[in-house]
Amino acid sequence: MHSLILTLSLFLLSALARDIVFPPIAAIPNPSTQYPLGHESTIDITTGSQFSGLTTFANLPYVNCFIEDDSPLNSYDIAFIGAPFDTAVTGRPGARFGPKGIRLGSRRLGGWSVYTGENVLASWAKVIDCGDAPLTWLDNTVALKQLDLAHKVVSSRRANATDRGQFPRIITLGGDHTTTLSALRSTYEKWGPVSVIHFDSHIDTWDPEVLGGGISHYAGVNHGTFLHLAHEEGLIHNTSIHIITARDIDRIGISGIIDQIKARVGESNVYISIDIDVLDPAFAPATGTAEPGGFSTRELLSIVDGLRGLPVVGADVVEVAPVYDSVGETTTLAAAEVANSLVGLMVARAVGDGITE
Ligand SMILES: [Mn+2]
Repeated sequence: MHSLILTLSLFLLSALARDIVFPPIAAIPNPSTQYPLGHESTIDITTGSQFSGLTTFANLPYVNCFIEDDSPLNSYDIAFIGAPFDTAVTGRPGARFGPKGIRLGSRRLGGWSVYTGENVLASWAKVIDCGDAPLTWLDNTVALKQLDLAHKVVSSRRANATDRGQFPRIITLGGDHTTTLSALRSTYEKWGPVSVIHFDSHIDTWDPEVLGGGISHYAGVNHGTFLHLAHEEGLIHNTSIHIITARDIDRIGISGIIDQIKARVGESNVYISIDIDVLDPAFAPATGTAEPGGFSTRELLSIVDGLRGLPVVGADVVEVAPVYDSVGETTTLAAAEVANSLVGLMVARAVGDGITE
């Protein structure tokens, strides 16, 4: 008799278990991308998740920015471009996979900042991902001309929020640091000379005659000479040149560094270039020329976020070579977070209509 009651109880329990009704999740307003499994009406395959569809930066909409299409659907205010180029490095290659790696590292980014309470991906600015520019890996001269053209086309389209500025701004995902040269040519065309705020473990101002030029004119254009070339082409202000070392952070602190950068660039338009090797290899092992003794990820993010208010006309995160990363995706997660901060700076200050205003 007892065993019959027990069997009956177990049967009833298992039958009841199938009727569990999940309570509403108060914190998540409908429609949500996360549903308890249950009735078919709650199954959704249209709004996506961090793992669905094709991988773009922070799951932003993909727009093919490189084709001729001036429809409103193809207008934007901030565009990500990948520059899969690493044939001008002096150290370890692999940054051609940087854009893909950073996008993977960004898949959980929603744009929210716990420090500002704002979502930079849901502001006045329409932010999109153009995918990677098609760059040949066989000829650096041709590849950089392709990247020049990609920047020209993407930055020449009409902005979406035209009341905030006529031209869209670009954040480039490198690629080795040579790719910044194309970006600076592009910002020069729209905004004139800029002050470059350059985060790097190397100065990248080598004379091309010294680094590569002895081999060929072609070899003189590389990731260690691009700032020298940018200066020769008149793309950057002299206020770009001032060195703050990693150990200065121990002496003057994060706010001291922010103050020095702001004092140096003054009121000029700025281009922010972040070579991920500015981070200590503990925080960013996946790069071509790692140098011990750099910033931590938190320090770099605090400094970049502290530049809020500056007129940022272009930016990049470069030298991410995912093949050297830890299994925890240490570098690509850091690079994605830094890129998200760059969006925040662009959203915080519109830059008007360039040199025509
Ligand atoms: Mn560099």
